[in-house]
Formats: sequence, C-alpha cells, structure tokens
Amino acid sequence: MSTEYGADQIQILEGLEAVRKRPGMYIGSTSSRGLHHLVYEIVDNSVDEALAGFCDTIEVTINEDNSVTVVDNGRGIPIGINAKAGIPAVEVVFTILHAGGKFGGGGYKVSGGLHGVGASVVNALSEWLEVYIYNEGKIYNQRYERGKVMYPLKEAGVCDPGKTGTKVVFLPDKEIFEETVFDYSVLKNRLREMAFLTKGLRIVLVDDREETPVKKEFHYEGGIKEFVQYLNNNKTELYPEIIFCEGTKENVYVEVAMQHNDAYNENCYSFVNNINTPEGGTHLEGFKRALTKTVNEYARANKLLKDSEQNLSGEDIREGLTAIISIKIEDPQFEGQTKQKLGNSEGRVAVDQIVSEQLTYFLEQNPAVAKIICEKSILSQRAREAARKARDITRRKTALDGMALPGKLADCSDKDPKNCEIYIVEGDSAGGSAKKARSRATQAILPLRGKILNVEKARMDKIYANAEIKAMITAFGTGIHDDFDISKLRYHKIIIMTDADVDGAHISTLLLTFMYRFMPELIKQGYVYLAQPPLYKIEKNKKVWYAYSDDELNAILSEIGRDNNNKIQRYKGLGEMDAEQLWDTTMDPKTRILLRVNMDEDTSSEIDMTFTTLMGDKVEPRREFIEANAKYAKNLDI
Ligand code: TSJ
Repeated sequence: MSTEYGADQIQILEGLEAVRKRPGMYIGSTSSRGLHHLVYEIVDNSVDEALAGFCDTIEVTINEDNSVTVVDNGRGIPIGINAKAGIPAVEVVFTILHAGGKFGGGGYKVSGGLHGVGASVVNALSEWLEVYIYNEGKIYNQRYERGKVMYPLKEAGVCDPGKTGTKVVFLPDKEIFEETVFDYSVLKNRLREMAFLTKGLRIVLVDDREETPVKKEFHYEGGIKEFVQYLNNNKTELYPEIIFCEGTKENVYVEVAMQHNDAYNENCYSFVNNINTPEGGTHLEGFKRALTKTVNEYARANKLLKDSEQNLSGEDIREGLTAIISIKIEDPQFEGQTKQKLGNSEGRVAVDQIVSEQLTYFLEQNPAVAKIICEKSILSQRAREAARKARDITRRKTALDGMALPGKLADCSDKDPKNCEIYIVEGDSAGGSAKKARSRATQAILPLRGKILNVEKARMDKIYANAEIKAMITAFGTGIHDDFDISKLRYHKIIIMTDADVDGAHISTLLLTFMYRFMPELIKQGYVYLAQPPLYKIEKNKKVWYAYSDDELNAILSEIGRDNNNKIQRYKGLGEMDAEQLWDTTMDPKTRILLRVNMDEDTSSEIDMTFTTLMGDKVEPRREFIEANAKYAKNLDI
C-alpha cells in the first residue's frame, strides 16, 4: 500500500474527522450512554455473524485500563482487497463511514436505529483500536489511533489452523467522552438482553478491573421464551405456559412470547433487529391488534362475555401481561422525534397475521389458559370502569375548584416552574421542620403521612382513591397516563426526602415506583431527585461537622483527632434535626447534596425487574437482589 496520501485517504480522514467533530450525531451522546453504545456497536457485528449462522460465542472483556475487548468465533472480517476502495475489506470497515455490511454479501445485516452506524464510528471515537483476524492458521492485525491507520494490515503470528474469528480491542477517547469508565451492570443487562434475543448464542462478559475478575455467561436455548420467564421470575404467573408465536410473512421474521402474571401493569417490550423500540411502532400495533381481536373472538365464541355488546379493551387484556415482540426486518424505517418508532407497514401486517393465527390455535388447544386470560380481563374491565368513575368525580371537582391544590401542600410563591422545587417529605413532624426551614419563594413542601400505597400491588381504582397519590398528582400538575402533560409540571425539581434508614429507603422506593409507573417522563427527563440528609453530626469545641457516610465520618475524625471531646450523634431520622439544621444539611441549595434519579433507557426491562423485585410479593428474589446489590449501595440508579 502506498504511504502517500491519495484523494481517497483524504476523504476517509475527512469522514472520520466529521465523526470526531460531531460525535453526538453518530453515537447519540458523549455521556455514559454513548460510551456504552460503542460496545454495543461492535458486539452488533458479531451478533450479525451469529444470525448469519457462522458464530456461536462472543466474549466481551472490560480490561484493567478500561479498554474493551470483543472476540467472536465467526468467519473473521474479510481481509481481501476491496475492489472499489483498493484496500483490505477490514480497513474499509474501520475507516469508511457507513461501510458496514456493504461488502461480502449473503450475511443478514440487521442493524438499524442508533446502532448500525458501524465500526468506523467506534474507531474514530477511540484513542486507539486494534483488530485481530484469525484465519487459516494466521493472525492478521491492524492498529488505528483516533481513526488514523497506524500501519497497513499485517500478519502478526500464527494460530490453530482451524480457528477463525475476529477480535477488536479499543480504548474510548477521553477527549470525546465525558465519562470513560464502563459500568459493568449496564453492559451486563444489555448483553443479557442480546443473548435472550438471539437464541443459542453464548455471550460472555468479563470484568478484569476487579481483583478477582468477574465473569458472567448468557446463553438461552429458549430465546425470548426464556426472556419472558426471566421477567416473570419474581412475579406470580397466572398459568405455567409461555405462549409463543413465530413465523415469517412479507419478508419479516416475527417472534412473540407472552405470559400473564397477577400484577396490574403491562410489560410489553418490542424489538426490531435486536434493538429495543421503547416507543413501539407498527410491530407493536400489530401485536396489540391481534391480541385484542383474538381474545375477544375467543371469549365471545365460548360465551365468556355477558352479552353480545360487551367488548374487552386491549388494556384490559394486557393487564399483568409480560410480552416480548421481536422482529427482524430488512430495511427498518424509524420515525418520530427520537427515531425509535418503527414505521414499516409490513411490520404491522406480519405480526398481526402471525399472532392472530397462532394465538387462536393456542387458545383452542389450551381452554384452561384461555379461560384464565378472559376472566382476568373481565375483572380488569370492571376495575377500570370503577376507576374511570372515580376519576371523573375528581376531574369535576378540580374543574370547580380551579385545580384545588392539596391542603397539606405548603406551596412556594414563585410561579415559574424552572425556579421551583417540591420536597416530598415523609411524616408530619419532618414536614413541619421542612416548612419552617424552607426558602418560601422557591421551595414547596408536601408532607406525606405513613406508608405510601404500593402501586405494584394495587389496581387502578384503589390507586386513584389514595389520598397521598392524589396529593402528589395535583401538586405536580402534570396529570397521569393519557392526560399526562409534562409542560404543566409545576416544579422542575421533585425532591424525595426521607430518613436515612431502611424505612426511609423503603418509602423512597415506593415513591419512585409510583413515579416510574405513572409518570416515567419525570424520571427520564431528570426532574426527580433524592435528598441526602446527613448520617452523623460531630461536635468538638463548639464546632460542628456533618457526615453523609461512614467514610466521611472517619475522614472527619482523622482530621480533628479522635478524642473524648468529640460528640458524635447518629441521626435516626429527619425529625431529630431542627429547622435550621435541616436547612444547613439537606435543603440549602448552596450546600446540599442532591442525587438525580436516572434510568438506563437501553434496557428498560431491567428497571421493571428491579421494581417488581423490590416491591412485589415474592420474598426470595427480593432477598437475593438486596444481597447482590448491598455492596453497591447505589439504590438511585434505577
Ligand atoms: F465491527 C467490527 F468490524 F469491528 C467487528 C466485526 C467486530 C467484531 C468483534 C467482529 C466483527 C465480525 C465481522 N465478526 N464477524 C464478521 N464477519 C464478517 O465481517 C464477514 C465475514 C465473511 C463474509 C463473507 O461473505 O464471506 C461476510 C462478512 C460480513
């Protein structure tokens, strides 16, 4: 290969330079989310190789220096000279934008959406990247730095002649990313999801940063059937069977798995080419249409409905349903503001036809299950009716009162939501201190009494009737469900303030569960926070320190000396602080610590699991979860 810069190479550099100039355009963001997308981007290529039938194992390693290694046992990226570019195909993959899948042929290239921008984007955004290809007893290698080729593809040793595959190692560029430390659990959740979605594929994740390396293996012969089982693991199933539909229509490969549990929320996750589509689209519409139509037809034919007028709504049928809808489609079109909603009309047709046909057959073959589904839906319909009546009454009331705010709310005087915050405080006594302490202009206080209703275990009618929940809904101003309107939010900071003990953590979780289920946008858009009251007060010679953790306590004690003049008070609750202390330690915007609650939208199925695990009926999964996560003590990253 020539070392001079020809026109082609200049173009290549300009291409990758554009990626470095506007990384967000290619990888979504340069936050932690974008950082993790680099890994998914590389792994997607190996998954494509697995879908093509040439690879069954992918290993991902987080190395000690925070670089990441991805290895597969596929055919190896082709090394032959690409006729059009005049350089080895592998070099095309890493240096030319959008080159992924355009060569070779025969492979099922399924990437789309944010993913699928290709390996060249990862290369451009890496301090360095190395590729190794194992083929016919030889190892080929090339290295790039910030997208630039360091040397031509070379032979770099020998390997077992039967071994084939690709290995990529890369270090994300600190000049580009705000965050360059990988989060093991984020990768673990996404890789688990990928393994569920690709039955038979083995994905191994290793974290070599730990003293004793952590290793996790995901391999599901049952694919999305096992995914549904996993999601329902900590719930109580209504019947043992997992309903499964599969087929190809209009060149769309469709897989659907579902099962009801005794909870009240709906848990449908849809995927296109292995990518989560949180906003749904035609495939999800097709599924819902088929499910509603088929269950109604069955119920009517089998005289399970009261009269010919009664019709079960889709929502009634999906109450307590866990479902995975996964399709593979050749040229996915994504619509909507965030380009996450599938637009292809053949997606709707294919899912509708396959689910209608196969679900009809399943219900006929399994009348006991069919009866359970119909009865549950009818119960849900009754509860929804009752809830609607209760809601209509509240609506009428608020219309008369001109949006009556809850009586317990001490509102702030400023009316610009951007300046305003609301503290949700556990208990009247702490609420009283907070009301005294607050800055009246911008801080509102809403005290809540006693235990908050667990929305995981209550039906709509009961939820709407709950005083604490009604108070929050009216105070926030946004409404819920179909009425939800974020532009009506009255406070841009919703701050949960509870005691720094187990009960406080429980109440925080109940409040977060409510917000996640009923107003997820509040969390997604970063409006929800947890206040951090101190754990200790240290006094010495009339001077006062506050410690927010045991480590901090020890640091302060080392600083001031451990002697008998120290007075250490362990705060058991907010109530032990007077108004001034509460202001100084927890509420003063200049000095307080607030933790923003965030969620990983790339694996929303995991968040649901966390809430069910923490708030559901089953004790065993909850104990396991708490034991597994105790050492992280990071309950805010839901
Ligand atoms: F993204 C990437 F390029 F960096 C990358 C690609 C990273 C990793 C870890 C693996 C891969 C990859 C690519 N694994 N397997 C493949 N397969 C091909 O590129 C390939 C091989 C042969 C043929 C063929 O038609 O003979 C076609 C393709 C697409």
